[in-house]
Amino acid sequence: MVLIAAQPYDYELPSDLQKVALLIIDMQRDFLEPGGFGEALGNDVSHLSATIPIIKSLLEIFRRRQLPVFHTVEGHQPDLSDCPPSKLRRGNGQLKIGDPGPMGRILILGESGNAIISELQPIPGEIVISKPGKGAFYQTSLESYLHKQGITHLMITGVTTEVCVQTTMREANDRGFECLLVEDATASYFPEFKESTLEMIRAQGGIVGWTATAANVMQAFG
Ligand code: C5J
Repeated sequence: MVLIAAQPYDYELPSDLQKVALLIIDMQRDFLEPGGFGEALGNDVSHLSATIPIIKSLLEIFRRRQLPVFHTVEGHQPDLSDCPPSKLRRGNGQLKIGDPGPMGRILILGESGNAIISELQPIPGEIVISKPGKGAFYQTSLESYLHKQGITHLMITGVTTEVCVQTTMREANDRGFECLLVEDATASYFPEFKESTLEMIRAQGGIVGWTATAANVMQAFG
């Protein structure tokens, strides 16, 4: 039995590691680089950059061991038909979803600002899920891909911890997946929100899942 030293208690990996997927949430220019959606909302995007080398290390392990990798991208169709007016109104920033920005239209699929950052570009065989919401299960085919591949366990990484990451983790937990959030492979524009999210996950005996450091996860995968 392989265990990851985690909180609130050890996390057990299945004997068949093909059942474990690395889920990389929204590591997009729109959230991590100046000129995108994150900055348009008034955030300091530099808070997120420390996750990049850590996620890259995890990604390299999953690639080397030929284990499943999923990336998500938050974005909308150019005609905004998949963006509810309520979402469009949110934020009250100088730039709104669909407005032209320095990296193309804000949060629009296919625009250069909407791309996954260069360091974590997907390779053939890795599935990229475009999602119109914060949760990666809402109006996407993620769940059917996971079931089709027999995946039961998720190593969750990405940004931002309390928005898309936490929403996705809760959605996955409700669907029966064994979720572990990799503590230093996720970040928020508000470091205190990240810490609160980790505490919420660990509370009540791990009611939503587990958290563990990337070093502990990497040690278990060898
Ligand atoms: C946000 C995300 N923060 N990926 N999206 O709007 O967390």
